[in-house]
Amino acid sequence: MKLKLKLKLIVVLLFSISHLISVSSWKKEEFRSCNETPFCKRARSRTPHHSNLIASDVTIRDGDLTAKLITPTPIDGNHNSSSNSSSDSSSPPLILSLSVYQGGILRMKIDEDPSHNPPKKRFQVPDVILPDFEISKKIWLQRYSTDAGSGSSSFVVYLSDGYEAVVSNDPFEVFVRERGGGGRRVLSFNSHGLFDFEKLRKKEEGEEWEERFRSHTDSRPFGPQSISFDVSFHGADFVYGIPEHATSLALKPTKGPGIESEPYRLFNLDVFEYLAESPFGLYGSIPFMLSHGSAHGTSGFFWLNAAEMQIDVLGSGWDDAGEDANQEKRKRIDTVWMSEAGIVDAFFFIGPEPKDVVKQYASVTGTSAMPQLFATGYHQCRWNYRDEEDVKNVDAKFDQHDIPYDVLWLDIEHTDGKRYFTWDRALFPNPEEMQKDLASRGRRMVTIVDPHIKRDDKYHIHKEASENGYYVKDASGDKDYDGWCWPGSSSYIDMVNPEIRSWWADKFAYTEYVGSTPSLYIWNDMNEPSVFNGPEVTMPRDAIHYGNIEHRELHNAYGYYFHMATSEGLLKREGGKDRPFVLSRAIFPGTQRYGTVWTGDNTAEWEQLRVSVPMILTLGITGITFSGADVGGFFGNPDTELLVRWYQVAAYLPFFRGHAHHDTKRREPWLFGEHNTELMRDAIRVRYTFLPYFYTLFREANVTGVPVARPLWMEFPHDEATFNNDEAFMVGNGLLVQGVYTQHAKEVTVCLPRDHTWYDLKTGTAYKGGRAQKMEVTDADIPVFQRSGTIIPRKDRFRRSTVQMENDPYTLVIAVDSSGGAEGEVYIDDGKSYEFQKGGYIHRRFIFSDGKLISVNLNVASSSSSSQGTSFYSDCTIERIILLGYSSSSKPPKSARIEPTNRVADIELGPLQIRSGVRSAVLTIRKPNVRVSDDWTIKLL
Ligand code: NBV
Repeated sequence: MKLKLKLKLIVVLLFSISHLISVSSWKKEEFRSCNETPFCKRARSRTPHHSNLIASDVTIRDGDLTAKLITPTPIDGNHNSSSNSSSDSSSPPLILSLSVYQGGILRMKIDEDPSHNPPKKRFQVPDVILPDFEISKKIWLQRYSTDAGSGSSSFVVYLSDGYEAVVSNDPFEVFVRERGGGGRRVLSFNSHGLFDFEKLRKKEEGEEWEERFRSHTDSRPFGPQSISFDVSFHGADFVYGIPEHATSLALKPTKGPGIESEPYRLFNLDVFEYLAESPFGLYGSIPFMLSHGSAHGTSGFFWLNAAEMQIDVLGSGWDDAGEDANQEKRKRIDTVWMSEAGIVDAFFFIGPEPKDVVKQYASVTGTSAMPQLFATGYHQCRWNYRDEEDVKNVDAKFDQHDIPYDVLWLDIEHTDGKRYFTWDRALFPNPEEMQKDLASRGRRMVTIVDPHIKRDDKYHIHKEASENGYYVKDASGDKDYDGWCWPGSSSYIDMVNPEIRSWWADKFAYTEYVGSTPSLYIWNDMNEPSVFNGPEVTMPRDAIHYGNIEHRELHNAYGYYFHMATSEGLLKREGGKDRPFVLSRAIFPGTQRYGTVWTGDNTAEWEQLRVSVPMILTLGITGITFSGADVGGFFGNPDTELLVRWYQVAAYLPFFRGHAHHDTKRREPWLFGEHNTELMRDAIRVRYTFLPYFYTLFREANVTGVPVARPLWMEFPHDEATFNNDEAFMVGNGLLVQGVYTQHAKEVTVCLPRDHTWYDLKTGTAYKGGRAQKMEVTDADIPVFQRSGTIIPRKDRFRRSTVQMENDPYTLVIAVDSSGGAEGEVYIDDGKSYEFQKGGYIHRRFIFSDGKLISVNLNVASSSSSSQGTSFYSDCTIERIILLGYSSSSKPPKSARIEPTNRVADIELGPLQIRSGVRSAVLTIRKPNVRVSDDWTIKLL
C-alpha cells in the first residue's frame, strides 16, 4: 500500500474511533479560537473610533443611494493599518449603496469599487433573497443637511411613517431612528468607528499569506479580505438570535470589563459532543440578530454573508466610556460583527413588535415550507435500525403498545458501503416491500443521503459526477477535492452550480433511486460539509467551487445548497405535487424554504435537554421554525427519568424525533417497564391530540414567518419578566409549556405572564399570571397551560398515525378571558399536496363572546364565487366543546342551540379528558356535531 494511502487510512481510523467512543467530550483543540484565527484576532484588537472614514459623492439613482467611502489623507501620515484596511489612505474607495424595500426595510451594501479593478470579484451570496423582495425597492430622500462649519452632512431617507434612516458622511455612520419628536435611535452602524474592510490587492514582497492550523495549511491566494463593523441596538435590554450555538436564548456578553469569552462563532462545523453552554459555532449559521427591550420594542440586523463570521456582544463599559455614556449605554447593546470574506450586504429591521421583525426577516429570506401532516407527528430514528426484520419489529411494537408514530428512519448503515441511493441488499433485500408495508399502515420511511460521495468507479453517482466535472476542486482548481469521510476517499458535489443541483435532484427519481417509493423521504447529514481529515473537520478554505469561488467565501452556505438540491429532487420525482420532507443538519438563511432541521449530536444529559429549548426557540425567531433536538440525547444512555422528561418537553416542540448513537442501548419507548411506557405513550399521544393546532400554526408560519414555538417575549413583549426566560415557551399564542430539566423534581417555579389567566391543561385549574409560582410536578407530565382568551382545536381520539386520524372529529377547547371572550383558528388541507396554494383548504376562525360561539370562514378563495381555485372539503365534525373559566351572570347553561339547524345539544360538567384518570369540573357541550368546514353558531341556553 502506498504510504500516502496508509496515512490516510490511519487518519480515518483514528477519527472513526474517536467518533465511536462516546465517553470523550468536546475536542476544543481541534477547532480554532478567535486568537488562532488571524482575521478575528485583528478585528477584535481594534479600538473604537479607529476609523475616520467619510462618505463622499452621494447620489440617488434607480432606487439606490450610492456613495464612495474614502479615508482622507491623514495629517500625521500615520494610519496604523496592519492589513490594507479601509483606513489605508492610498487604497481605492469602497462603494456604498443603500436601498429601502417594502415594509421599511433598509438594505446596505458595501463592496469594492469595480472601476478600480480589484484582483477578483468578491462573493455576494445568491439564491437567498426572495425575488419578490428584490423588486420592491424604492428610495425617498427626505432631507439633505450640511453643516458648513465642520463640512459634515447627512442624508435622511424615509423608511416608513414611523422611521427614517440617516447617513452621516463624516465620519461615516448609518442609523435608523424614529421620525419626529426626539428621533430616538433604533439601530446604528459604525457609531463606534469600528468599520474595517480589507481590500483585495497584490501580495507585497516578503509578505506571508499562508495560514496554518494544526497540520493544515491554507494557501490564501487572495490574502486578507475580512470585514468588520459595529452595530448598536438602541433601547435593547437583550439580544437574541445568530444560531447555531448551544447557549441561552438571551445572548450573554462576550467582551467587556471582567468578561473574557470567545465571540459567537458562525462557521458550519461537525462538532463532536458539543457543550451545553458555549459560544462555539455548531452545524449552521444564521447571521441575524434581534434585540428586544422595554424602551423600543424589537429590532433586527441581518448580514447576508457565507464566510466564517464571529460576533461579539459587548458588555456594559466595554469602551471605557465615562459615566454619562454608561447612562445611555444601559439602554443600548453594542455588537461587533467580523467576517473573513465576502461583502457587506446588511438589512435593518425596525420592528417595533417582535412579530414585525420576524415577518420583516421572512419577507427577505422566505417563510418556512408548509410541511406534510405526517412530518408533524412523531419520528422514530436510530443509528441504525439493522435490517428489515428490525424495522418490522419496531413498527409492530409501536402498535402493540398503542403508541402513535408516523415515520421510521434508516441511518448510514442501510447503504451498500455508504454509497447513498443504494441499499445493503443483505440487510435490506426488499426495500420497496418494506416501505409499502409501512405505508399500508399510513407510515413513512426516511433514509439518509450525505454529500460525501465514495470515489469508486463502479458507483454510478461518482462515475457521473467525476466524468461531468461536478465535484468541488482542490486549491489547484483542476483536481477533484478528495477528502475522507464515512465511505473512505470521498469527493463533494459542487451544489453551488444550478446545473449540478438539477442533476442531483434527478437522482431522486424512482427509476434512479432504485428501491425508493413515494413514501420515502430524505435526511441530509454531514453537509457542513464534514470532512474527517480536513481542517476543523471540514473542507479546506482554499478549495474551489464553480465560478472560481473560494470555499472560504461560501462555506456556511454549502449545506444550504445541498439541502435545496435534495428538496428539489423530492419535488421533481412527484411532478411538483408532493411537499418534500428533507431534514438537514447544516443551515443558512433561507433553509426554512427547503425543509426541517435538527440540532445535531447532543448528549443524554439534563443540561442538554435544557439547552435544546433555547436552541429551538432561537432557530424559530431566525426563520427556521421546523426544528427539534434528538429526543433522549444522541450520545450516551439517558436515565429513564431524563428520557421520559425529554419526551414530555419535545412533544411540544416543532420537530419531534427520537434518535440515538449506535453505541447506545436500545431505547424505544417500551423498553423501560410498563409505567414508563405509559408516560412516554402519554407524551406522544398529547402531541397527536394537538396536531390540528400545530398544523394551524405551521400554516401561520408558512404565511407570515411567525414561528410555531415562541419565546415568551414574542407573545408578551411588554412583560419584562419574560425577556430572559428560556425554560418556558409558547406554542402559538395559546399554550405555555414549562419544561422540567432536573432529576427528581418535585416542584418547579413557573412565571406565568401577567394580565392573563392560565388554565392547567390537565386539571383545568385557573392560575393568575404575573408572579412566580412554585408548582408541584409528578413524573406524569410537565406543566402546560392554556392562555385565557384562546380557542384551541384538538383531536382527542387516540390513533396510530396522522393518516388514521384524518377523519376524526375535533374538540375545541375554549379558555375564556375576563370579558368572557376567546378566539382561535383551525387550518386544514389535504396534508400533502400544493392544492392549498390554489385555495384548497379550510381555514376557520372561532369567536366566542356573550355565551355564543361562531365559526367564520377565513378562506377568501373559497368564499368568493368568482374563485378559479380548488376547494377542499372535510366531513369532520366537532364532537365536543370544552369551556374553561366560563361563568354566566344567570344560571349555568343546560344546553346549547345550534344555528342554522336549530338543533339543541347537551351540556355537562367535566371530566376534562386529556389524560385518563384526571377529572375536573368544566363545562362541556356534548356532540354539537357541526361540520368543521361550515358556518354555524352555537348559543348557550
Ligand atoms: O449518520 C450517523 C450519524 C447520525 O446518526 C447523526 O444524527 C448525525 O448527526 N452522523 C451524525 C454521523 C456520525 C456522528 C458520530
